[in-house]
Formats: sequence, C-alpha cells, structure tokens
Amino acid sequence: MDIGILEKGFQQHVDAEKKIEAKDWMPEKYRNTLIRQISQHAHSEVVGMLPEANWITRAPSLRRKVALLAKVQDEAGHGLYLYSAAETLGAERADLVEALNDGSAKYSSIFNYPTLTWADIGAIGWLVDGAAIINQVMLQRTSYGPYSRAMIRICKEESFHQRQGYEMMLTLCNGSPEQKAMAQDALNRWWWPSLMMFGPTDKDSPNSALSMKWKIKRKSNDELRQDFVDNSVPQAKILGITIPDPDLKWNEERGHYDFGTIDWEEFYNVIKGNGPCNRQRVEARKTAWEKGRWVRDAAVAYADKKKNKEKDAA
Ligand code: FAQ
Repeated sequence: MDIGILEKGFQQHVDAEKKIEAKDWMPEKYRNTLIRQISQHAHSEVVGMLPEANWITRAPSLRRKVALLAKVQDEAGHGLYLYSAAETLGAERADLVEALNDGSAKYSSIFNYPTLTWADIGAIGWLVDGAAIINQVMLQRTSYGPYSRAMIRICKEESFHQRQGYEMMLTLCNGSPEQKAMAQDALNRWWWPSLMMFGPTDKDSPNSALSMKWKIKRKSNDELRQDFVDNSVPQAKILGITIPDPDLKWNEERGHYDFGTIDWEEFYNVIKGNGPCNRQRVEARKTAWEKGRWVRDAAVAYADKKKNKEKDAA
C-alpha cells in the first residue's frame, strides 16, 4: 500500500485516541522515537538505582532500610518493563544495554549527581520521583499501547516512592536544627537538576513537535516543568525550607509560579557525559554487567537443557 495512505490512516487512528499496538503499521520514525525514548527511560531507572543503593547500608533505621530496599527493587522492575516495551518494537535488549555500557545512550541527567547525605535520599524521593510522576502520568496516555500500560503500573509505584521521600523530608524538617539544615542543603543541591529532568525548553526541544503530533508526548517539556514547580512550592512551605530561587514568585495573571533561569550550560554538559558522576555511573553498570555474565549464561544453559529434555521426551 502507498506509504502516504498508511501514514494518513496512522495519524487518524492516533487522533481518534486509539492506541497503536506492536503489530500495527507505524512510521519508522515513530518506531525509532519510541525505542529511543523508552530505552532512555529504562536506562534511567536502572542507573537511578545507583545513587540510592549507595545509602542502603547506611539507612538510619530498619524501617528506612526496608523502604529504600523496596524502592530500589521497584526501579529495577521498572527498567525491566520498559526494556520489554522497547523489545515489542523490534529492539534487541542486548543492543540497548550495550549502548548504555559504551556510553552512547542517554539516561536522565539527574542521576549524574552524587548523594552526599542521608537527606539526599529524601530529596530524591520528594523531587526526583515527584518530577518523574508528573512526566509519567502524562505518559499513561501515550499513543503506544505497551508503553502506556507499563506507565500505569509504574506510576502506582512511583507515587509510593514520592510519598516516602516527602515523609523522610518532613521527619528531618521536624527534627533537630542540624537535621533541618541537612534537608535544606539537599533541596539546594537537587532543586535545579530536578527542573532539568523535563528536558530543554520547548523552543530548543528537537523531538517535541513530532512526539506531540503522534501523541507520544501529551504535554510539552515546559508545561510539565511548570506543573512541577507549582506542585513543589506549597510542599516546600509545609516543610519550612526554602527553594533556592530568588526569582520564584506567584504570578496572579498567569495563575502559576514564575521561576528563575535554568543553567542550560550545566544541563548540556551533563548530558554530554561531563556531569559530576557520569563516568562512575557507566563504570558501575559495566561492572554489574560483567559480574552478572555467569547468571545469564547459566539461565541460557538451563533453558537449552530443558528444551532438549522436552524434545527427547516427545
Ligand atoms: N537527561 O527533544 P527533547 C525516574 C535529551 S525516570 C538526559 O526534549 P524528548 C524514575 C533527549 O533525550 C526519569 N537527556 O527530547 C526514578 C534528547 O536527546 P536525543 C527518566 C535528556 O525525548 C526516580 C535531547 O535531550 N524519565 O526518574 C534529558 O522529546 C528516582 C533533546 O530533548 C523519562 O525518561 C534529561 N533530563 O523529551 C528512578 C521519561 N532531557 O535522544 C530512580 C520519558 C532531554 O535526541 C530514582 N522520557 N534529554 O539525543 C520523556 O518524557 C522525554 O524523553 C523527555 C525528553 C521529556 C525526558
């Protein structure tokens, strides 16, 4: 069939709010955009385990340790659903992992910052998971069925993550002056990188136009960032700590908070591989991949053995 007719039918299907499924016809660019975004998202979940895992052994109580362990385990699960969603588009998981390990694939800029104190774990739950949810609630309505369904489950777990982080911040802010200062310091360091999670401004976002047309993205980077700021300001007020932005103020006319200028030079530097922890993160993933080789080999050997046994029995 003529490609123009196929494209027209595809767009009508998307405009009618119907999902695209794995075996449906889709433009190659739609497929590739999804593989790119879903695999970057999967890598983010997997790399995102590293800054938090750094604190599992140092959690201040058994309750906090159990919650953090469960959170990090959920993130591994999210990575797996997302790699599976990318595989439905014809991508090979081994190729995706190789791209992460050789440094050519992107993952969220936020995970290239260090977790210096226990309060950083609270700030990550509150702000990083908070930002992730705002983005992912929108992605529950993405046009690609398997991605949308993965997001529904992931969002449920992320909202637990966000609440545990906020509760941790509340505890610190209601604690000793030193604990409150630790929470403030974590907010100071995580605020601006959290705003960068939503990506470049709309005018500098090369992928947005097509992704919006195809309803892969349902809200723009700037709209989501604004939602995040509007949600976070009252939360910081309840905590009694200050968002490190002198330009932050309520704009009655817009019905939103105005906020200061993001340091885009820092953002592009981090996504090019030059953030404070990029090298360390990729090295940790490479080491994990090498150390896990025997497990993968054993699983394949077992599957082969089982298949041969079944064949012999038949
Ligand atoms: N970091 O044209 P756009 C989580 C890249 S999950 C690095 O605007 P797009 C859970 C972008 O890829 C967090 N790179 O791109 C958790 C593109 O590069 P390319 C991850 C970034 O795709 C919590 C270029 O810049 N969530 O946190 C970033 O239309 C706690 C131009 O940008 C997702 O991945 C960035 N921040 O919009 C885990 C959600 N921003 O590929 C552990 C799904 C942009 O052309 C602990 N992804 N870039 O070379 C999305 O919604 C989109 O991909 C955006 C970017 C909105 C991130």
